[in-house]
Amino acid sequence: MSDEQAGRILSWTNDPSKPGFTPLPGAIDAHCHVFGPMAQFPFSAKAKYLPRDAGAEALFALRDHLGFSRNVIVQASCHGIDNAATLHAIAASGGRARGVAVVDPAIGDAELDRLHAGGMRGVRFNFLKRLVDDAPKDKFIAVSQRIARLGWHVVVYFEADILEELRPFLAAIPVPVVIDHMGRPDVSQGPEGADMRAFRALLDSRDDIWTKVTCPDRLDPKGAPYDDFVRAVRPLVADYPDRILWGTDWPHPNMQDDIPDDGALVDVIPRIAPTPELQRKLLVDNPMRLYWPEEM
Ligand code: 0GY
Repeated sequence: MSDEQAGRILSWTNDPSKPGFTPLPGAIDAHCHVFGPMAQFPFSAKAKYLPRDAGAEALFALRDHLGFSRNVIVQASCHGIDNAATLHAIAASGGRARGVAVVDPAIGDAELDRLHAGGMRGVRFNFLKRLVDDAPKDKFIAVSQRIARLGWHVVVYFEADILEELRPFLAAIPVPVVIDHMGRPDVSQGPEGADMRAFRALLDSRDDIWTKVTCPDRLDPKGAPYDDFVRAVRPLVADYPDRILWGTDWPHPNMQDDIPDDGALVDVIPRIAPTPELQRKLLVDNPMRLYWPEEM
């Protein structure tokens, strides 16, 4: 570790296991991030965590190790509204990555066009108080109106305790909505628990709300092999097979105390999506529809 990296958070393992499950050809890791490298792409002055460098090269090495073909790189909060690191990684992927940006609500059409040309296909609205200072709903709605002409969607990150409060906001978004990590339900409640029931009601409120069935490492306090996560999420995958995405969440922002093994995360896939058809939808068809629609 260089001096420059000292004191910065390490939240991923450099030695992930090889998963037993082999993702099918064309599989997409549809939720991951890059951090820096800081010397080239400084972190935001408002960043709530300061991670070690986790750049494009390391992300693509993990992609190949786990058996994926493409990535969707989501702008992480530590880079604020400067999407340069994410755009750089997309450009370095040779067409094998696209992204989700975080933008200044006052963004204009020319900048949105630039982001589109750089491979962005959505914007992320983050409501986690530990990650961002504010989340102005009215301005987010205005942004979502402005991205409609590009065929983009919005990605929304929130925790289960504010789902009810967010319902009118989510209902007012005029483009498809993707919810990160199912809105962080308490999976120990089981598939019929209050959090999962509330989340299903949200999915049922619009047929263009999607979700990422991701982050057993964040959502299952019992840890690997993530049995509570599997029990709660498998029925959701079965019931909403055309509106689900999967991703590693590498480099697992902030997960410094319990760093997940990416190979073990991949081995959750066949337990929540047990048939080849579900796996094809989850890993290929659904993310292709959102991120590479021109190839469909
Ligand atoms: C995630 C989760 C987290 C962080 C970020 O943008 C971010 O910094 O998304 C988190 O700390 O829960 O899904 O990537």
